[in-house]
Amino acid sequence: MSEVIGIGAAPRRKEDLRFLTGRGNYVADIERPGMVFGVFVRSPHAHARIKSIDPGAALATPGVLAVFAGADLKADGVNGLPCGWGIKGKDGQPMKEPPHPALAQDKVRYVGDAVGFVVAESLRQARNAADALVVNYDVLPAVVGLADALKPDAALVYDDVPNNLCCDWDLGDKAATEAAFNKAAHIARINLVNNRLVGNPMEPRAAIAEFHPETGHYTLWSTSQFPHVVRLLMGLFVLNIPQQRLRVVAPDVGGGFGVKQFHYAEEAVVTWACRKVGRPIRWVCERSEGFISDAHGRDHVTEAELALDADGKFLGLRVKTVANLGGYISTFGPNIPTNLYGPLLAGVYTTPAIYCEVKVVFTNTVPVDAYRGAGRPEATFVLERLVDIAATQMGIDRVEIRRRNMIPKEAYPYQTPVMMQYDSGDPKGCLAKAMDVADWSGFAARKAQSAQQGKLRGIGISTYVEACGLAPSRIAGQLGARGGLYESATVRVHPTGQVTVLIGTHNHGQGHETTFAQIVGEKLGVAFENIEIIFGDTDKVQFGMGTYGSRSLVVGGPALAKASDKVIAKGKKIAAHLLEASEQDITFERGTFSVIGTDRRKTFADIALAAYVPHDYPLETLEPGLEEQAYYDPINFSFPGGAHIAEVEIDPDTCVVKLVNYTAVDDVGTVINPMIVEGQLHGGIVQGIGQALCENCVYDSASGQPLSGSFMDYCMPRADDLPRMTVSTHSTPSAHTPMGVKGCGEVGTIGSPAAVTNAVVDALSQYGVSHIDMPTTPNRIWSLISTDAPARGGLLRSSSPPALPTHSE
Ligand code: MCN
Repeated sequence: MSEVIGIGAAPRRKEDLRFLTGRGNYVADIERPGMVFGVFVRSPHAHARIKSIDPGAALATPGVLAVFAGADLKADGVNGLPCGWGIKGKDGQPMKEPPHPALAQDKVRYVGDAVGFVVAESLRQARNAADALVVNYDVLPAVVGLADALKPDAALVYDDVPNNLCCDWDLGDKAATEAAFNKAAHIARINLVNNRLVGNPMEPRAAIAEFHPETGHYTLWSTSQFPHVVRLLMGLFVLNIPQQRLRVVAPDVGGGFGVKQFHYAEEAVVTWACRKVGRPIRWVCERSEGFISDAHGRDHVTEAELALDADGKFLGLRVKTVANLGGYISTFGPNIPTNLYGPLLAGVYTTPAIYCEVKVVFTNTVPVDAYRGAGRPEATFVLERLVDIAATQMGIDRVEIRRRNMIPKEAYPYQTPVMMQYDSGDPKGCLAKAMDVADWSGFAARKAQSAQQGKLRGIGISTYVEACGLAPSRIAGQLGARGGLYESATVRVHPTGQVTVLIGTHNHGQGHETTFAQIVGEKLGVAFENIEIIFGDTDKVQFGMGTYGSRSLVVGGPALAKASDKVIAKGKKIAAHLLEASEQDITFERGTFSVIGTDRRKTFADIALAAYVPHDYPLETLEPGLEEQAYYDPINFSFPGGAHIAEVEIDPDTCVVKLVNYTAVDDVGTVINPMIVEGQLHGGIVQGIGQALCENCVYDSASGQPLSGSFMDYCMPRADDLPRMTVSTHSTPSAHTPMGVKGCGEVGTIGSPAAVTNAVVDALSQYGVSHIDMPTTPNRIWSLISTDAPARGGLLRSSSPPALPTHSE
């Protein structure tokens, strides 16, 4: 297939050959000579003082090489893990930022907090030694639920953080919002919980570290979404290793979903310990260990109010949220429920006044950080639930109330009252298309049909907007980012005209090897098969910020385009010399340099060869070679948006929700590869459906013990839980990105939880149900419709709980 495959085409993914034939190269596949095995010893208590650690018995077990505790790291000058984002409270004071040691010192702060690290010749021996490590704890009362964390008598996660309050943050105009509420004809209110989630990428986290004493170099292979950032944070702040002596490699990574976007303690401990032990060390997380050591997502409790005039126009929105940080500040933890949440509460509506307060609190639970969508699904959920409630209470149709308040297409670029200036969008167009595809008008007939079979049927809408593409550095810096967030790319043209691209983003399922080859191919007129994309190795790739916040295309794509433009510019100089024309008279189109108005031309490959084999080359004015690098920092975020419609059927006997139809219409700007976008939308939607229907990370509220610590208790959505989804795009090119692109990696997860929950509430509305918290499990539905229902409409034939609940509670 020697053809140029450009923007808008849908070739098969380059990377799939190695994945589908089992030839991916994951961290756990890597073998190093003399490699030994590490196991972490983790706290069984949510909150306890460490009285003593006795390594004697562990050291006596066969094959053990070393046992380390927090004190060993401290004695060796190992620092705690840094936070990449510092926020300020409403009083202008910085957040409370207690230390985050790589192995717990003095105290443990959640079940799973690592207290020791054991290294042995084999994995089995390391596990045995870990079991033998004696840790004496003085168990303390734990603070677990968000409702308890701020109580005056709550246990303190940190003695010097009063009320467990890391930061009391706000955004918006409080006075203007109060004024809006004072003149409201109606106020709709909701109290809701955004359930805590565990990311569960298919490949668990893993790290292998090796020290090379002859050069003083370290290599860390890690399941990371951003190896350069790990090198910077770990080398500079934690272990004090010079950057040039630390190589971080993130090879094939089997999904991340945000969870692998942090600098984790395990990476630092394994790297530090490999030098102490003098052998390469491999640590691979167990699935159940991942449940108590991978950063979790979401976990909010919110009170929200929407003020409306008599016509249902939104006047003001007031939101108070308590957000869980867990036991320590994770790399981006404080940024998620604040900067990635508050500004998105404007949604796609013209609400003139918004005020949002977020209390970010510590609890004795696993640290909470970004998980696909990160803050934006939480904002969408608040808003779209509230809009439905307002519509019902005011007797206005759910579609009509949305239309009345949507930002008109012509009003873009649109400045919201909460910081963001949206680039482009057509919310009404997305909604109209989604209703058409979902056959909204045929719903009444389908509902009647379901009723005939004794089933409840509901339909729900969610519109949404997302800010994606982290950077821009300037804005991120104002919001507390402790570093720039640009992206970089190198386009290396070989003498044959074939191309290697080195980019600082990380591909762990998103298809970059394909879409980035399409962008470069289109620019340079080089065949798809002649372009390779290299990423994930700090010794190969110049620098980069990695992949998260749906930034790779929006920030990495323009870096690629910029580097390609530089290649073309240099190519024109070479062509001008070879064709004996002035540089201004050279054009470049579809892989050919030509002299305007003549048939004199050179192919891209001719120019590449001339650049490296300079027989006839202006060496006095031009360096040989054809390789260019570019860094790109966008001027603003890009703002994808869309409308999602879910349709559910609920069996009132079992209270099981069956999702029967799902429609998504998303505005992702210019589409590079429609097949990959569709796949991203499918994956994202399924993760949102998981949150809405079945996923829930539950802790025992007294002891802080996780109650959903395995797939026996934590219910992931499966193929047979899902309907056929119809996804399509309704794109308005972004004015903030050179190619008009917007991200698509998270949009599905942002739109779907509210769409599904709104559909479930719609189905249950005849029972007087106006809200249900996620996940909408049979147990929750049963308890709502069997005890609280004022009118059952004769549909509920059973008043006992379903015999076989299929979900996690
Ligand atoms: N794309 C496109 N046209 C557009 C937008 C995107 O063709 N208008 C393509 C891109 O070129 C890229 C893919 O779609 O190949 C996703 O692009 P983008 O939206 O830039 O997102 P990122 O590549 O930065 O990926 C991050 C995003 C996030 S934040 C999470 S979380 C997530 C996700 O993507 N985790 C994933 N998708 C995932 N998919 C898989 N398989 N595994 C994960 O861990």
